[in-house]
Amino acid sequence: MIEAAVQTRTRGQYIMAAVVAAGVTLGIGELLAGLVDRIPSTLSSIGAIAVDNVPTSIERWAIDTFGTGDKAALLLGIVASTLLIAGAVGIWMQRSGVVVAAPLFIGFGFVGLVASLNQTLISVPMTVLAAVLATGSGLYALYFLLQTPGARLTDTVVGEPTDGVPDDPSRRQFVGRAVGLSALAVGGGVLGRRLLTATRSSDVTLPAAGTLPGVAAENFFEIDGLESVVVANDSFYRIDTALIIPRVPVDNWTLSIDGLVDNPVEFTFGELAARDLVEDYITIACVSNPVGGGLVGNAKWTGVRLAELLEEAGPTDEAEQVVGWSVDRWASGFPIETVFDGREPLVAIAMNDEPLPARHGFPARLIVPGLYGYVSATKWLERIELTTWDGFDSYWVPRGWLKEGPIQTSSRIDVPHKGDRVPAGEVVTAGVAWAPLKEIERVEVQLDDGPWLEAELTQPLSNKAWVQWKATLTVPDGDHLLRVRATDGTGEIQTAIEQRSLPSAATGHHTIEIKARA
Ligand SMILES: Nc1nc2c(c(=O)[nH]1)N[C@H]1C(S)=C(S)[C@@H](COP(=O)(O)O)O[C@H]1N2
Ligand SMILES: [Mo]
Repeated sequence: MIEAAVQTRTRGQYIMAAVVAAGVTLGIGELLAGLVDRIPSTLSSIGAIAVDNVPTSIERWAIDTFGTGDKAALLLGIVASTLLIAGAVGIWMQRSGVVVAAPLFIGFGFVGLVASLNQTLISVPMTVLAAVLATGSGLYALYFLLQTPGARLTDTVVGEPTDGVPDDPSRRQFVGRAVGLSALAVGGGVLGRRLLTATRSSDVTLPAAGTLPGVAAENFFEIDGLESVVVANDSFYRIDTALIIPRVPVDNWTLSIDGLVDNPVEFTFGELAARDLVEDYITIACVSNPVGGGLVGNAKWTGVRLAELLEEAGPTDEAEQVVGWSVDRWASGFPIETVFDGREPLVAIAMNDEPLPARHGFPARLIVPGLYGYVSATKWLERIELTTWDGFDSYWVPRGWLKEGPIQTSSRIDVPHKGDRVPAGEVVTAGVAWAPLKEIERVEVQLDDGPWLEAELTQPLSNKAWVQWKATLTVPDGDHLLRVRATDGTGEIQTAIEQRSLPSAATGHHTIEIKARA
């Protein structure tokens, strides 16, 4: 029966069957990973291996080209390649029979499994089971599709003669099943990815919020398109090397402080949460943020003063560098002076009054005001190691970035948006400006080669937080360039010299084109 069916099938159907079956395998795999904490995503696991083996130049190109979408691009690339290979398997099946599919599917499942077993914090038996289930679903989908018309061809044609081509109903059935399975694959995959990136911090209770004043009227401008002065957790930028967001089981988690200390210490989450917690509005930024880019945000962070924890451990006289290690073996490193110079770095356990979202470092992360994230803001923190300055280079330093990473004074135009068409005449422009610790003293905007006009500023939420600015310009009919620059509390004006981000953050004035029309 199946033999006969095989004869009547087109090449397109073989290709479609193989592609859909591969899609089902991927979709079910992601779904299982999303549903069960200790099963890693196969896609992300393969991506992680790709990232680990890719030269830094390509990694940097990907970040520059796709920005925060670099991971999505990589994962989509892996999906597309897999489906392409599946298409080739389809063609091969037409030539050599359906039997060739089984070993190939199992082979692929095995590759995915090996990649997954490479991840940390997983259960090996559950991961193996997931691989078997995902591969099995794919093979079953293939069988389900290729088994359709041949067996039923006679029945349908006899039972219900139509004026169409004789194999029309069977073809329709094939397409119907293919569409259904594709929906299953896409639905499972999308749901799985959503679950994978979802917060796993609901079982944590935090002490009541402290006494930090909330956002008052003088702290923000209400302007459409202007970034919020406190960025919501869901829209806060995310940058890290983790393809799989570590989901740290908080019950077994501890933070240890060791290295060049007299008294190594270790804290559970409960112990940290029970201490005196400090709240602060702190703007953090990524060194690879391009001028005008969105890899910067301001949040209310709650945590334990790092100084207090280090004092308990008692750094020795040789200790010069604080290294923050994450559960996924990523590290940042910053000078120990920054812990005791009054800026008050935090071991943060809450972001905007919620437990840290998984993507932002649950259960704990470092936040050091005034330093870029790559040298300071370790997420999924599990160990703080004290060492000498020369004794260790953290993750991005051997990759060409400067070892010290103070945040540059910067400003950005949010409104109007680049390329926007605005009515000629009075145009409201607005944006954000930041210089954590130094504070923003002045923001100025310039239309074409006109004079620099001073913008109005919001009251800063703290000396570590950004401010919003706004200005009203008279813009004549025509195309114009609008630029912004900030001056910080040291009196230094943001440089106009354009420089790309490596090795120390991009510089230059954010400049956008606008089209004013009468
Ligand atoms: N574990 C870990 N922590 C990390 C990173 C990382 O790759 N791994 N990236 C850092 C960088 S480069 C930045 S800019 C900030 C970004 O923090 P966010 O994703 O919460 O905005 O996290 C830092 N902490
Ligand atoms: Mo970063």
